[in-house]
Amino acid sequence: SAHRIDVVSIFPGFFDVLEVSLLGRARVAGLLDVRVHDLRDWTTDRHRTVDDTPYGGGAGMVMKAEPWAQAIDAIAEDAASEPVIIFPSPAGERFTQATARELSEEPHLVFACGRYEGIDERVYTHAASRGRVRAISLGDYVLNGGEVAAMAMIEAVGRLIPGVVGNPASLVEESHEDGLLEYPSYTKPAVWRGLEVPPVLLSGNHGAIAAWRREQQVQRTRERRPDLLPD
Ligand code: 6GU
Repeated sequence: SAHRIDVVSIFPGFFDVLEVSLLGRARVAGLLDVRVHDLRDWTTDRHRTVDDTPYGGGAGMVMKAEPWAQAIDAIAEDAASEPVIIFPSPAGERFTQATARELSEEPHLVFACGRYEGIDERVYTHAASRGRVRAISLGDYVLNGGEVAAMAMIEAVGRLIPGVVGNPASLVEESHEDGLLEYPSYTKPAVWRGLEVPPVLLSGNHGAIAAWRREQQVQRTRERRPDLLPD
């Protein structure tokens, strides 16, 4: 049955793009069940308040616990199984292709998108009573909120769900699947504006092509991402 993804955000419109392209098709095909919620729907005051000033002082605002708890409770109570509840945060564990694989095997994910100044810490404690909680970061830079990060994670996870990517073979030769960067690709014409395609690719020698591609992967990884190679 369909993998379910709930998203909670004060900017639900950010996720409109999930209706198009690959993931849009996966939703129509019944492979993905994405439900986007406005956090403010779980407020009760006239101004639909979701944040307040931090105890102890400091810059910025902190998201209040109660709307988040109401949202998480409502989603968990409506779910068939215990979800994985993801808090996109620059203070989280690093998101990798391995994380994407793990999450693609989960039937139900909840993305709780807060602003970067933070959510009242007690929300994480509460969420842990409703699901398996993970704070996850895309990398060492700061975005204004979790929305764009959640979109990236949803795309990385969604395309690993069986049936979402039409040709599953295209998943295996990608960057990061074998710990190396992808090899360079070329298509017709063989000479374009004086630039030639590496002759080995036109040779028809499949063994030589595979060896050349592997060599390119290693060389490219050494130049661009030496951190991925063993010492
Ligand atoms: Cl997951 N959230 C925010 N706000 N900033 C980030 C991030 C996440 N990952 C990298 N920067």
